[in-house]
Amino acid sequence: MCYLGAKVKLNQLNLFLQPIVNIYDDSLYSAEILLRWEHPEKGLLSPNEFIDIAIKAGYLSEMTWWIIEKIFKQISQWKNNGQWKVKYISININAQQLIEKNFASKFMEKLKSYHLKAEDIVIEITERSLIENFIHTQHTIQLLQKVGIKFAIDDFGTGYSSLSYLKKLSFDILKIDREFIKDIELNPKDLLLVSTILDIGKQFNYDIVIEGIEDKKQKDLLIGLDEDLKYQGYYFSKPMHMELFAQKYLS
Ligand code: G
Ligand code: MN
Repeated sequence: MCYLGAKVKLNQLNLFLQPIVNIYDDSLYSAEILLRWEHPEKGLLSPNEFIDIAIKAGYLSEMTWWIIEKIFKQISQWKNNGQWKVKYISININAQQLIEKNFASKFMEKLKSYHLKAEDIVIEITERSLIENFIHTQHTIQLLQKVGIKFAIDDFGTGYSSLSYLKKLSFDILKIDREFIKDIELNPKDLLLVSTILDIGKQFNYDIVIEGIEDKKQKDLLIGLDEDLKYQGYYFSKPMHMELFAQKYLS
């Protein structure tokens, strides 16, 4: 068993899936795999509550490969059972992980070993971690793009230089941070801001996923902007155990 720092135990980590759906009819489009630490006393912890400790303790790589292995294996099982009904599964990868030597070739080998296709997977990188590691990650990103892996900019809009990075990156998907969505009913300026981000995103040919829709009003306001949007949020579903996800959506 592996210990992350003094406390995080690998066998207490678990993977959840959250559906990403088409906004016009709530049909399933894809899903994001999310890491959770099921802490015996503190309950369910999200990566933002322990990832920094894990990185400092030198466990980022081990954790990332553990996630990759588990989800690839799961996808290959779903494929074998004829249960593969999503367009892709997206995985959060910290930009620091992309700097690991031979990350791209190891990633491609893993895909191959489970007979997965590049388009089965999307790699999400947060805008912040991307900006902080921009130069050192470009080569790896390009290697992966060359074989058809798609990339998403996660938490878009929360970094310092969002717009200039849209120009520099040739990513495929833009995930608009929920910060812009949470007060959208109360503040017309937020709606205007989202509408403007959507226009820019579309000009750059991004598919757009809205994060953090929690109620119908928010959803209706966003449909009014664009019926082709995809969204992810508690209004449709919280992240759930992989088995439950499969039962509900893949059977
Ligand atoms: O962008 P990031 O990968 O951090 O987004 C996923 C996180 O957002 C997950 O931890 C998920 O639980 C959380 N999340 C997803 N939908 C919602 C929502 O509607 N409201 C809130 N508050 N959090 C959400
Ligand atoms: Mn994400």
